[in-house]
Amino acid sequence: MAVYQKLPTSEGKDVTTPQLTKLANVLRALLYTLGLISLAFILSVFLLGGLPAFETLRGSGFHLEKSFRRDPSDYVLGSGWDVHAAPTTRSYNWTISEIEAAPDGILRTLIVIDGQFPGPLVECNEGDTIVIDVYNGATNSTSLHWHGQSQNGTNWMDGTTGVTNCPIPPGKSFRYEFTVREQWGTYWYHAHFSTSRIDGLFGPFIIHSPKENIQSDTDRIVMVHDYYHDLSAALLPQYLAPDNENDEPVPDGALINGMGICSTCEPSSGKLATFGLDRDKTHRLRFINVGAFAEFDVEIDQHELSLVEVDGVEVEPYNLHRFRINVAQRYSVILHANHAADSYWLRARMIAHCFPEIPEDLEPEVLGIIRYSSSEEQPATKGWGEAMELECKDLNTSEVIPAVAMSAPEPDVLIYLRSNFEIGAYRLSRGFFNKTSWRPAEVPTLVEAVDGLAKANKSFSPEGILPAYDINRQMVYRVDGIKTVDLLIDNFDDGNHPFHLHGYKFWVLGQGRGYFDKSTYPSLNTTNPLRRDTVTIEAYGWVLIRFVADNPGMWAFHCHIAWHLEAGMLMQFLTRPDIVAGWKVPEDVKGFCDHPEDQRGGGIPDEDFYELAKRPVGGG
Ligand SMILES: *[C@@H]1O[C@H](CO)[C@@H](O)[C@H](O)[C@H]1NC(C)=O
Ligand SMILES: *[C@@H]1O[C@H](CO)[C@@H](O)[C@H](O)[C@H]1NC(C)=O
Ligand SMILES: *[C@@H]1O[C@H](CO)[C@@H](O)[C@H](O)[C@H]1NC(C)=O
Ligand SMILES: *[C@@H]1O[C@H](CO)[C@@H](O)[C@H](O)[C@H]1NC(C)=O
Ligand SMILES: *[C@@H]1O[C@H](CO)[C@@H](O)[C@H](O)[C@H]1NC(C)=O
Ligand SMILES: *[C@@H]1O[C@H](CO)[C@@H](O)[C@H](O)[C@H]1NC(C)=O
Ligand SMILES: *[C@@H]1O[C@H](CO)[C@@H](O)[C@H](O)[C@H]1NC(C)=O
Ligand SMILES: [Cu+2]
Repeated sequence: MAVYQKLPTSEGKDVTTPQLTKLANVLRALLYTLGLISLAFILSVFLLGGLPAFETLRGSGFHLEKSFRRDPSDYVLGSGWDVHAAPTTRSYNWTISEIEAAPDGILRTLIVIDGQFPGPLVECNEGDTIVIDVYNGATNSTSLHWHGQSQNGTNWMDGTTGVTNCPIPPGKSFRYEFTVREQWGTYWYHAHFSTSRIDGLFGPFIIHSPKENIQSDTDRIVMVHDYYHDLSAALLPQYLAPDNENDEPVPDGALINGMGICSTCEPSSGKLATFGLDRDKTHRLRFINVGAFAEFDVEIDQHELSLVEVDGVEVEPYNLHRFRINVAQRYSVILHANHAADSYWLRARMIAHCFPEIPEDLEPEVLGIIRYSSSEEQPATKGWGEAMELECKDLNTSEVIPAVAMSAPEPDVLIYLRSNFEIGAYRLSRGFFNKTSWRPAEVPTLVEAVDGLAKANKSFSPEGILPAYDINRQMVYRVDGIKTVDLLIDNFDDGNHPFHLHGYKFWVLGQGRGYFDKSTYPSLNTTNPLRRDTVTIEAYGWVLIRFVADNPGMWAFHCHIAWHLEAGMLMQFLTRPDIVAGWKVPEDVKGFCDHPEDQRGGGIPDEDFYELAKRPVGGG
């Protein structure tokens, strides 16, 4: 456990390859210099006054290295894309590093891919093979997870620290390689190592397919997310400290595609995300909540939106004025640009009611601008004005119907779990599924399972919760054969949880407040219910999902709130163990596990808080 928490005793001391150390130091020095230059820039901008952004300086002939800001056109999908192209390999080569940048006007450290924020677009056709070389040039370890990819046959490319992978240590590279099969639509990727994804390690992942039947003149990505001015590594110890119950770090604001203006900064180098959508055309907007904690309500002034996709599942067009999107969920909507004015506000409002407290200076709403023309004028439009719901729950999808009908088969097994937060020893509040509060295992549970199954070790053989693992930390539920699994969860916590299952899509058979009425179980409507990969359980609510356990591997099921995951809200399914038993996990995947001393950063072991907990309550 302790390996991820050790700080380097001296810079680069443990990096084994001297060339890499040198390179890392040079890079670090370079980044540092760049950071200083940016700082000098910001100061001069403030002193000169009236020059709102680097971009202005750049535009006036001032030479500046490539901005940290991703060019908005990177998130506009090209109209020339060949969806019928023969399956091919799409290669990417990424370097992860830390930069100092001020997306909303406040300078902070971001962890980014190729120097830019947010991450690059991955775009492919169904059937393509994706190869992504990742060099970790950052201070701490990292691991990338491809949210919603079934990774059928490549479980060890799932990138889930402690479950399928050991993270990539600083100074090391890793090649992710997998083929995209039987799925298309809007996905994303993000770091799956402690909370580091929320420091900038995320981006969109779009899969095209001739089987998709969504028509629009243009197509683009709109990522909404809450945003903190501090590194997550600085916030995490405060959150996990003793005497801290249900006190998640409250975001400082929110961004759209990495853009926004800090509400307390004047003047600010921040910018609002702007979308040029031609008049009289139809536009597909692929919304992704890439945030840490906050659910959003999203609307576009005066425009009715037509919902056409949910988490990579095409749905019959469903019209709405506003939708709510929880962490890790995706919704594609079609907007018809057929109104009178030239520009409109896009409003994404965090449901701050679900925060432990609402700071006075919090601006829960981040704005974007929809423009029909090139006019620079600010929109003068008003929102729909319907009353806001305060509970954190999913968009009511009871009338949202998948376009490719798939009825849910009869279940073979019903697994019941309680999700909860409990205060345990040393007054530490932690997240639980039943009696298990997850901590990332030093050797991934997959690697142990492959080994144990191959040796026919009995502690890996019974169906159900495997005795092979320490139940306090790892709940691994083994499902034999190809079973249809029902998972019913009761939430005994006063917070909501967007639960995500790796490797699968599931049917959402029901969700609500209070308890599931078991008398309705035999008469559930199993005719083409909504399928998705992330579902919200309300505070003191329940959810019932169903999936066909036919994808071999070790699959995490967890709350996607970054803080709750670190507090332990994760359990795992081992499915198709008959196939897993014959696997050999590739050496480059296992290699990082052999050198725990190379790992840096990450979660904090409970023991680190024991001293703190011994002090009297309220004694600081
Ligand atoms: C990726 O980029 C690095 C640095 O530019 C380069 O050294 C490396 O050869 C590239 N790898 C591939 C597979 O192209
Ligand atoms: C969801 O919408 C349906 C149909 O409009 C309605 O009958 C149902 O009560 C709604 N559910 C909730 C929880 O609001
Ligand atoms: C979780 O705990 C509940 C209540 O104690 C129990 O009924 C259920 O079977 C447990 N789930 C599993 C998977 O063991
Ligand atoms: C079987 O696996 C368990 C859990 O990993 C381990 O403690 C035990 O030593 C193993 N038994 C054998 C015979 O290898
Ligand atoms: C079951 O759900 C389907 C798909 O949403 C719907 O068409 C059908 O009317 C529902 N049946 C009942 C009995 O509610
Ligand atoms: C995984 O692949 C197997 C074999 O092709 C197939 O039967 C199964 O449906 C797939 N499962 C998923 C979740 O993609
Ligand atoms: C790296 O990890 C250490 C230890 O958890 C932490 O103090 C530091 O802030 C982390 N750095 C970044 C950039 O997250
Ligand atoms: Cu949660």
